[in-house]
Amino acid sequence: MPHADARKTDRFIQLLLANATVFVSGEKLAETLRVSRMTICNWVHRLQREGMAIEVKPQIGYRLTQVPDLLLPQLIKHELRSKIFGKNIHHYFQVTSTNDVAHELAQEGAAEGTLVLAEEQTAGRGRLGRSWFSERNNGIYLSLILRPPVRPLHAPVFNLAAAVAVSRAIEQTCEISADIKWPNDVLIKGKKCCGVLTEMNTDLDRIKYLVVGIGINVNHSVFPKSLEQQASSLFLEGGRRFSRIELILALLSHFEEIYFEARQKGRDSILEQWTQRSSFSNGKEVSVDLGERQVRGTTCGLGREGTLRVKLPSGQIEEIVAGDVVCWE
Ligand code: BT5
Repeated sequence: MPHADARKTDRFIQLLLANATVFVSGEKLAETLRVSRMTICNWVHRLQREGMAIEVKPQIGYRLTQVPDLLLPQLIKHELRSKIFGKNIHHYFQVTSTNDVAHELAQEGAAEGTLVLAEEQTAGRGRLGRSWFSERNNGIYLSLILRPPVRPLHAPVFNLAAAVAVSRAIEQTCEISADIKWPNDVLIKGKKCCGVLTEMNTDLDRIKYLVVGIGINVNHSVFPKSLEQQASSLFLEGGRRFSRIELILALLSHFEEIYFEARQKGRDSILEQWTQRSSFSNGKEVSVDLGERQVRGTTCGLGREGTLRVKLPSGQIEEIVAGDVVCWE
C-alpha cells in the first residue's frame, strides 16, 4: 500500500475510533478525507478482511463495534509512557519490511524516535539477507529511527541496547525471564522469540541515522517446520496471549531510558546492562560461525564497542565483531 494511502486509511480508522459508539455516514467520512464514497466502501471491506469489526448500515453509515487487536497509533499514543520514542507513529497493515519504510522516512527527515509498525511483513529480513517470519497480527514488527550524535564505529552498541530493552519489556509485561544471545537474539528457555536488525546510513565520520528493526513473536501458536526447533513465542512459553500494545509501550519506555542514559553517562551503561542480562556474557562455552571459519572457546565479556570476547583454548582472546553464536554446553 503506498504511504499516502496508508496514512489516509489510518485517518479513517481514527475517525471511526473517535466516534466508536455512533454510526458515521459514508458521505461525511468521504468529505472529511477528501476521497470518494466508493473508496470509503473499499476501505471498509479491506479493514473487515483485516479483522476489524465494522458494522455497515445501508443509508446510515459505519460503526466500529469493537476495539480491534491492532497496533493502531491512536491506541498506542493514548498510553505512551516515553517522551520521544513513538511520538510519531506510522502504522501499516502490510509492508515489505518496516526497516524499508523507516529508511524512506529517515531520508525524508523524520525525527528521532519515529516509529514504524506493521501488522505483517512480506519481506521481513534478518542479518546477511536472511528472512524474518512475520505472521500477520500475531507479532510485533517495528522499526525505530535514531539519530545518535556518534561515529559509525559506535553503532553496534545501540543494537545491544535494543535487545536489553526487549528483555526488560518482556520481563515487566509478561513476567517471563528472557535471556540475550550475542549480539541481540532474545531467547526464552533457549528459543528465539525476538531478533533485532540495526541498519545505518552514515557520513564518513558520523551516523546520519540508525534504523533499529525489532521483531517479537508474541501470540504465534505455530511456526513453519524450518523454525520449529529454534523459534518460540511469548504465547507458547507463557501459556497465554499477551497484549502487543502493552509490550510496545514497555519497550519504547525502556529503550528510551537506556538510550538517553547512554547519551548522558556513556555507552558503558549499555554494555553493563547487557552483560548482566545475558547468560552468554561470561563463561559460556560457545562456537561462533564467522562465515569463513569457526571459533570455539569460552566467552569473557564484551569489548568496548560491543564485540564479544572469546577465550580460545590457546589462551588468546578473540574479539568477535559479527557472527552466529552457538552454545555447545
Ligand atoms: C535477526 O536476524 O534476528 C533480525 C530480525 C529482525 C526482524 C525485524 S522485524 C522488524 C524489522 N523489519 C525487518 O525487515 N526486520 C526487522 P538473524 O540473526 O539473521 O536471524 C535470522 C534467522 O532467524 C533466520 O535465518 C531464521 O533462522 C530465524 N528466524 C526467522 N524468523 C524468525 C522468527 N519469527 N522467530 C525466530 N527465529 C526466526
